[in-house]
Amino acid sequence: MIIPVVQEKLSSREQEIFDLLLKGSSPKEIAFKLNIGYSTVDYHRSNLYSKLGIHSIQELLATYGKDGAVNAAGPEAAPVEDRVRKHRRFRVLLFAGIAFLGVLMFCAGYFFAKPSSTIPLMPAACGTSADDSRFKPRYLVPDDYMADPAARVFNGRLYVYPSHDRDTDGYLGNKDNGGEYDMVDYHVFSLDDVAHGDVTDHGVVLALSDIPWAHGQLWDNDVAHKDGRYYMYFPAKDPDGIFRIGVAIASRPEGPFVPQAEPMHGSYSIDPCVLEDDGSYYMYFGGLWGGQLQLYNDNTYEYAPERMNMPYVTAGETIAPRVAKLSSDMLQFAEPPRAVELLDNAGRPFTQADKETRFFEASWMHKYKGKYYFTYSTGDAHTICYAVGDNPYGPFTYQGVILTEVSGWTTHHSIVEFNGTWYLFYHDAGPSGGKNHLRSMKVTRLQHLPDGSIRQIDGKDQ
Ligand code: FUB
Repeated sequence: MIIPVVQEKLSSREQEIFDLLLKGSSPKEIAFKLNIGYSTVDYHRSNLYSKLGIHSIQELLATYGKDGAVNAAGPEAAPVEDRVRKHRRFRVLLFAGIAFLGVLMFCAGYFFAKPSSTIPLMPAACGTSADDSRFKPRYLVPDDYMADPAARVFNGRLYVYPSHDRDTDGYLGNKDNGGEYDMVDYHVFSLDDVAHGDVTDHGVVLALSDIPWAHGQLWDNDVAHKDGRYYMYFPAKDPDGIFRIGVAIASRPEGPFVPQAEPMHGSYSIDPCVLEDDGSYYMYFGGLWGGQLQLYNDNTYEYAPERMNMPYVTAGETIAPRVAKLSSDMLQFAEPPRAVELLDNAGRPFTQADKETRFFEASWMHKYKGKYYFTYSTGDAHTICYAVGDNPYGPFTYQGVILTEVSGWTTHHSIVEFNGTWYLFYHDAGPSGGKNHLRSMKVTRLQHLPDGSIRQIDGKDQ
């Protein structure tokens, strides 16, 4: 069993490796048991060492012992009874602390409560874990399939801009390379109490039939606000079956959105996400495999049939997400898109073979305490990861997994702060019984820990 202080620091993969190291497995045995590469084990092992301030396997065993108890006395292994006693004392203190905090929060809630329909889930200033149990992940639209939720706060209300899944034969009958994600319109939803409040469906705000240049597959979108106008950025396939990114404009966050006649010049691939930073707007985008990012070299389209296969995106050179500043009218790129550099914590760029950590799709960017948190899906490794940098262009250094595998192949998210609490919006295929292209959007609370890391969320938590 792992003690909480270790659990908080490590990703789920690092915890698995931590457990196996304590049980005496060698890195090679671990690679075999977890069915991952030796270099991946090595990578996670050095990450977990640095997170725990450990320098060798001997130090790990001496500090944590075989049962995961901390040996507070240092590298000399304490007798087992001692460690168990210390572990027990630690737990008693921890539970007493949590109980005390709980009572404090209950009293604060009692004295400062507003009428029940507007009570926030947690008082804004509370950033501890004591209240987690009161907020299980919540499905937001139980009677329809919505995916890829982009959550934004406009005028003090929370708006969600998802893709709208539907059950069809796939785009032009094609169920390979993402053809089954054959969407034809977008809805907007809004709410003001994330945990319990009503979710308002503002209906269809943009339809494929209204977009002059688009022929199919309205995938993940995002919305940005500037000078009283709302700009929706969305990918769709053009008449040649190539993904482009389009813009549609509204005067209110709930739409309707009126599309531009042409896609953005020089745009390509999928999953646009826009960060506003100091009055400038940056678009992050790109997605592999069906998302076509692997067909571009320095912003130039280089089609080859073999590049459409999954093995191509799971081996070889890095295929990086892209970032570009937007023009002041918000309608075009103000500069050629550049590659977003994602580094492991030894400063090495990921390659496509780093399946568990490399970028696949679903870029999102949020800022926290002056740092830039780039989050993304690892695609076939099915997790949402995060990497942190000092400016909007990066580089961003890998930190760990935010969301473990959900039900369904794709995983996609957004992160937003609303009324002082951070939330993770995401989707899974639970309600459709695991149909990959029929996904349901949900929300749960996200926690930044004092050291700047993000507490990991269990994707299977219902
Ligand atoms: O919804 C279609 C695609 O599935 C998105 O663009 C990807 O991010 C994945 O969620």
